Amino acid sequence: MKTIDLRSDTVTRPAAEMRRIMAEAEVGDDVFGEDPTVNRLQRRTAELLGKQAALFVPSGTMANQIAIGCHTRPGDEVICEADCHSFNYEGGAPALLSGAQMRTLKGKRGVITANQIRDAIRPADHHFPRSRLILLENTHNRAGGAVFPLHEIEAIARLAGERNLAMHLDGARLWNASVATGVAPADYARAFDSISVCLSKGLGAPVGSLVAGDREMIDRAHRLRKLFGGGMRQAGIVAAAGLYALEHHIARLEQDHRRARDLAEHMNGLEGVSVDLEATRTNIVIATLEGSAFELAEQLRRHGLLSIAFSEHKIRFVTHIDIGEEDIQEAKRILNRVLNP
Ligand code: TLP
Repeated sequence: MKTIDLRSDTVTRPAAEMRRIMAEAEVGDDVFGEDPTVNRLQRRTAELLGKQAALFVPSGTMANQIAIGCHTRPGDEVICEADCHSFNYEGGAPALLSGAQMRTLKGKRGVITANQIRDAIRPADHHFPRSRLILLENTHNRAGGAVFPLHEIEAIARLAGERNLAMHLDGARLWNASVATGVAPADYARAFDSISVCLSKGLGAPVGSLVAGDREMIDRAHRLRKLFGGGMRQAGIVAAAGLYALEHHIARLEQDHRRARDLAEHMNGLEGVSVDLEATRTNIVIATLEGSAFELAEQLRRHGLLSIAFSEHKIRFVTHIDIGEEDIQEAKRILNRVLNP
């Protein structure tokens, strides 16, 4: 039985051409800044994001944590959405690595507004932590791949400018937001002091993320990468896959989005299942169930369909480069069999 793996867009395997390019990559010691392929990837990413510089790191978690470390001092407060990745899925790293406190605001479809943030910024009084950083996520994972609207980002950036707060974007899936809306990555990035992006999610590369910002910030990021243990040596082998993915795998995300939409609409019509179709514009489908998500995930697994139970009643499916049209049709048949027997 073929397994259809919709657990995450991180499960992809590099195809033959990507592997060939990796095998042939020119490399050097990147801790000395001498890996030409890593340097090319950093320049290309900075260019795509309209920033002065970028730094290649092993994971999205490290990219976010380096950014938090660059913008804050211990005791500072980071304002973020309550369901965001950095707060929920990075092992408490802001507290552990940077001594930063997270101030979470409940958003709608992953979006927090400038008005909400204005109310959360602490007064300049010695009792309070220092509000220092606003962290947004686009697309928003736990909100079902929802896109953060550009006009709201711009309103938040104006507020951050007035109140002297820094802005960081967890753009692990910024490419998806860009393809879904037609807004260029650099247009999203303009409002932020730093952006993290991933190559190993929708873009299908095996490893790697980057954090981008101005030269001075990326210089400090370099130091933190070393301190966090993320200095890699002949990393050009994986950077080559990233360069290939940036060139060839962004436009095709549109197919993942279409397939996720197809699955979402189908699931929404099934007994005991609802999907927020308005949020579902990219490659993530989060269905809310009347029954147990853990039980459903297990039943689907037995039929060869892998998903992730996100909570008692929420289950997640993610489309990606290794999922074709036929896989989606088969996933729909399995869901019918299990949910409407
Ligand atoms: N997300 C993973 C899991 O950790 C949930 C996934 O399967 O979606 N930001 C966002 C928005 C993410 O979704 C992820 C990974 C990360 C950061 C962290 O990236 P890595 O896994 O490279 O550290």
